Amino acid sequence: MSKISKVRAIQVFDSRGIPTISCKISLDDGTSAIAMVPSGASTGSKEAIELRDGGEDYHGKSVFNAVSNINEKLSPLIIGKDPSNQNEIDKTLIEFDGTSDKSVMGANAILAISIAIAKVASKMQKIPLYKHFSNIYKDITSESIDPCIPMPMFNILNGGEHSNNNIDIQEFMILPNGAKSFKEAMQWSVEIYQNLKIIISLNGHSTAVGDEGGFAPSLDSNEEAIKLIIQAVENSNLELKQDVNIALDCASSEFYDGNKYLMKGENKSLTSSELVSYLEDLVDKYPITSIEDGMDENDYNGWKLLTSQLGDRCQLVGDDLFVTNKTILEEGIKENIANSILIKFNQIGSLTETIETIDYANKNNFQPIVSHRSGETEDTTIADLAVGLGIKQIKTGAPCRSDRIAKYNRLLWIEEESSDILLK
Ligand code: 2PG
Ligand code: MG
Repeated sequence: MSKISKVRAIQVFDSRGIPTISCKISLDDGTSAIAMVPSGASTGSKEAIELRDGGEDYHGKSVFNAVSNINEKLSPLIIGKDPSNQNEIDKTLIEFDGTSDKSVMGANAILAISIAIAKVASKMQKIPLYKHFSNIYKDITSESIDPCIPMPMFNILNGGEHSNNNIDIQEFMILPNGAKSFKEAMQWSVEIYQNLKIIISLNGHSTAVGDEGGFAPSLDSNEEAIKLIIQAVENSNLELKQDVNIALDCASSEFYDGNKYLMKGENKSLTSSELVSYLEDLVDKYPITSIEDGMDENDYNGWKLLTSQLGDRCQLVGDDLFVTNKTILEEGIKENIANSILIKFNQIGSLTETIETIDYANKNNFQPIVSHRSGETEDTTIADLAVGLGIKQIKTGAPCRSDRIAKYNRLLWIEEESSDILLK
């Protein structure tokens, strides 16, 4: 078995032009792989710590300290190790950091190594990355998993923290649920996306895009955004409900002041129960099958109400609520809130912990959804992660901009090359 011979990190840049980490791991057999970490804008308060330098350069966002943590402190811990032992390597890095939020070494530093290890191990074994992820899942959980192609959730209209328009809901997504293959899901979605562009333009709005490649026009209300999308689906000769459904990410922690939900775009100030009624009304009127972060991450009473009112007919996804953290998910399940969890590996900071959270979700009938961050790179690891771990849904932005499209293109290749791995 080959051994790790070199670990080297540098500062690179994400899709927003903000510094991030790239880490290259080389083996003594000449194999090497590079990984890059993503970064969020609407972050949950309990996420693992992304180490940034502060100060004036790069608006305080440089990551040189985290980079030197990799090159000087973490690298010596793993030189000489077998890269196929993901669990042992991750645990070594986590123990060395010694904190529950990875604030000493930085979750961005630990995750950069963790992903690069998985990539180089798959290359060493000459197997696709998704297959290696299935193997790691078995090592960590002792359970076998059937790979699948996840159903994509395309964020085609951006609001909230991902644009400077007046829309309070952060993401308006389409789910091509009726598609028979990933290829067909892509065709439907790019056609809807292009039709939406025409409609937005005909209505006299800007067709500039937000951070995740969706259009970001200023509109009168969240409902107007939904109506434009519905028109785009109809203009694409597709049937709502049967072929295409709608999903929202409210990211409501961003407009909660600790007491009320302030929807500035609509001049509304809502209590938790009023926001639940507002969302219920949208679900009654439109084919909305999934709502993420409908309530603030600390508004457990609001979450309980939302779950009791909508939980039996809508997927309720916890993102800022659970931050890919198994302990927080355990609490949520006890409290009976939500029924699905968003999975972002940089919220927790290592692949092993990400897989442990997914395993826990699976065992408790919580749907895991693999997700990008709003600040992304050309790294496509999440596509393989979703396939290898048999995860049925992925959200990775609009069918536009290479930082988003790179993941969808990777899924097209996996479908092309593996006739036994099917769209869920
Ligand atoms: C979200 C994500 C990704 P961010 O809220 O789900 O879409 O956004 O990375 O800014 O947290
Ligand atoms: Mg979210």
